[in-house]
Amino acid sequence: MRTQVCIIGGGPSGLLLSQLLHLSGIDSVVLERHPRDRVLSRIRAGVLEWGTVEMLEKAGAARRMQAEGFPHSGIRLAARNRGFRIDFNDLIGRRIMVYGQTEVTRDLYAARDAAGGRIVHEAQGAALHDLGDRPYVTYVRNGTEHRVDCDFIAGCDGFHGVSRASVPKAALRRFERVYPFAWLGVLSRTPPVSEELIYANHPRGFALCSMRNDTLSRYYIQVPADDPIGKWTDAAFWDELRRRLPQEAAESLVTGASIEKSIVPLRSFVAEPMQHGRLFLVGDAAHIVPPTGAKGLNLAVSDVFYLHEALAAFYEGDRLAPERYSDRALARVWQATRFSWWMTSLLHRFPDTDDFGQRIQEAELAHLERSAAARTQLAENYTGLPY
Ligand code: FAS
Ligand code: PHB
Repeated sequence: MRTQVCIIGGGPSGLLLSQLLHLSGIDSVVLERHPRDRVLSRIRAGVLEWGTVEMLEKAGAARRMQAEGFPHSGIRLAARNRGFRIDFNDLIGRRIMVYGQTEVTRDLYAARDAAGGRIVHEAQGAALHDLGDRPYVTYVRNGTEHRVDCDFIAGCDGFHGVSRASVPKAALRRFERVYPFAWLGVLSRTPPVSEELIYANHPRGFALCSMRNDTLSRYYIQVPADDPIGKWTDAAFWDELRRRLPQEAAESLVTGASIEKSIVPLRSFVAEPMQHGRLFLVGDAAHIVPPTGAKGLNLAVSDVFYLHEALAAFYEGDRLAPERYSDRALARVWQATRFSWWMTSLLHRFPDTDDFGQRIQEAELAHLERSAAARTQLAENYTGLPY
């Protein structure tokens, strides 16, 4: 098989890149190791920056999001069981969209199918070869080996994918911070406790109230990094969540059976540079942020923005454009990495967060409540810095 861009990974970044390349007249093929229903069974992100909304509109994959998504003008922060609001629209005239990543991925698959996009599911053992001028990818499907010759390879295969692992170790610098806690997440068919997200700091640990729609709620609590999920019955989860929320939310919380329950470890990770020869690393293949700032999916989208621009420019004659991808993408990656680290540090109980540390966090939250300048800084980052 021959194509211009071989994309490893059929998650949101791979699919969005394939669709934008198609709209620019550039051919691609997506190699996804899992069946489509497995990809679409994942519960991941829930908050889209407005830049992501605009990218999905540009890709022609925004109709259902416009109809079923929830534009939000702000979020709530809380300390010591008392909340306050940060109004993005009032502060900077921007909003966010609450619409699950699972649905974004479903919409992107539909857009690729409608455009006759080539997506190979159950492509096992993808291997990247000759990352110089004549790259190609091999994979096995139903026991038969296949080869894809291409001009470029986009590694959109997530943190545990093959792409970053294909770059010689000496060619990459890795920056990492592993957090000493995890998030226990629950999805429940219950009405959200609040119209907007609530991020709560508490001496017992962080809690987050989110949602997918007005009958599907998503909640998280901070737990020890090695907590066994079997320890957490639904009742134990709801009790602990209530202890950490603002009073009015704890009193009005509607609980129910969990339809999904999972523990996600938290880390910050960035690989530099985000390219090697004709291989480009995109999204979680290049970086991971703790979900506290709702940046993971949105960063993958801005990487796609920069790579699409670079490849479109290349095929229009600017042969050096692809060289600029990594520096452009990393500038925004580090801003989102800093903000996600800052939100995580502000809201979580670290092992060494003693009484002094707790008061410092509460003082910073009190400053956010009082200072429009501090709230503006958070609003600019949370709604997404410009590309
Ligand atoms: P993805 O991991 O989504 O997609 C990579 C794709 O590549 C997958 O479909 C995988 O099957 C495929 N693949 C991997 N190896 C391959 C190979 N060798 N060959 C072929 N295909 C291969 N972000 C937020 O903003 N908010 C959240 O609440 C949030 N929660 C998360 C919870 C979990 C459990 C995880 C893991 C991540 C979460 N994230 C969250 C981050 C997440 O949303 C990512 O940022 C987002 O999925 C990034 O998209 P991609 O870069 O496309 O990677
Ligand atoms: C979610 O709805 O899953 C969600 C929302 C905001 C976050 C993290 C996760 O910061």
